[in-house]
Amino acid sequence: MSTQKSPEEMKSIFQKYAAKEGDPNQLSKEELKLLIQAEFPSLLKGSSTLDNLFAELDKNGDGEVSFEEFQALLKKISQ
Ligand SMILES: [Ca+2]
Ligand SMILES: [Ca+2]
Repeated sequence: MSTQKSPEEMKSIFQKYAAKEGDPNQLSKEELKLLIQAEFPSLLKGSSTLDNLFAELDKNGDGEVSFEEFQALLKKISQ
């Protein structure tokens, strides 16, 4: 079974979780955790932890993941 989602689905997933607290256009680490656990739990298997994943996605290091930064997750999923 493929975990691939359409760009529209990914956008709506991002917005749903990003709106939970703080900036509605940015994912905090807590929001990312909820998103990953609910939608992509397979990403946290093996050596990949939420901390690693968050650090990897937060390219500009501001402690939040924007939708642009979130795109990198799509590449990971489609690999
Ligand atoms: Ca947020
Ligand atoms: Ca960021």
